Amino acid sequence: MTLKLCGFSASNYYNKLKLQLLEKGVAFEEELVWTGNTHPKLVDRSPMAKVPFLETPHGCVSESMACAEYIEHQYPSHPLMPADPFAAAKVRELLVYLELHIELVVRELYGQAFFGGVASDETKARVKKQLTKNVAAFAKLAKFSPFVAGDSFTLADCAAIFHLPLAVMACKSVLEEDLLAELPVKAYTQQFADNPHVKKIMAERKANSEIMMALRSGKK
Ligand SMILES: N[C@@H](CCC(=O)N[C@@H](CS)C(=O)NCC(=O)O)C(=O)O
Repeated sequence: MTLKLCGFSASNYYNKLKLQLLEKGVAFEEELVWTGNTHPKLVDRSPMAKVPFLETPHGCVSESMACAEYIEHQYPSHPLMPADPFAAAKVRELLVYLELHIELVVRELYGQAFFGGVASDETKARVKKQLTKNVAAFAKLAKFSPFVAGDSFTLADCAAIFHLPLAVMACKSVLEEDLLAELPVKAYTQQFADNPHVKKIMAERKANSEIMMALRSGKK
């Protein structure tokens, strides 16, 4: 069976895995799975009803970090994790900072930034305080020379390309301040503007976002 990436193309975590698969040249299919659907069949495949998840010949794997590691081990050619244990640990460290300490914190603003919700003043203050601290910590680790972990394109880039611009947008829109300003997010992401895989993902993200917004507003 062909590996199946399940989720939707507007999702930053979905796109992290999609870029990994495309960059590695792994054959895969996509299955459109929206969230907000706790149908038992979805929960059987992804117990938190989150996307992305992978359907593999061995069974399903949820959580993008676990999926990414499965892909690296199962398809070792064109590795996106360094072979050296310390260098690999530094890439994993960057991934945790990006996802646990930046993306998950700023995610609290997405409702207002992208879906017409309203973040309370308390939420805004909490996010601002936490994100200021966490971005400063990430800035100490990230190299951006030209890739997040240094001179090689790694899994940390597959995540950063999608998480960082989203975080900037959410901050600017909700807090009216770019809390990631000390990071070269614009210059960093611009270097991938001509990458055919990134271009394909961005085009599919745009199309899928339009469908998602129409579904949310009850138009489709
Ligand atoms: N830790 C998860 C985060 C994935 C995640 O938050 N996905 C979002 C879509 S971008 C989702 O499924 N949200 C629905 C929900 O939280 O119920 C991972 O790395 O896979």
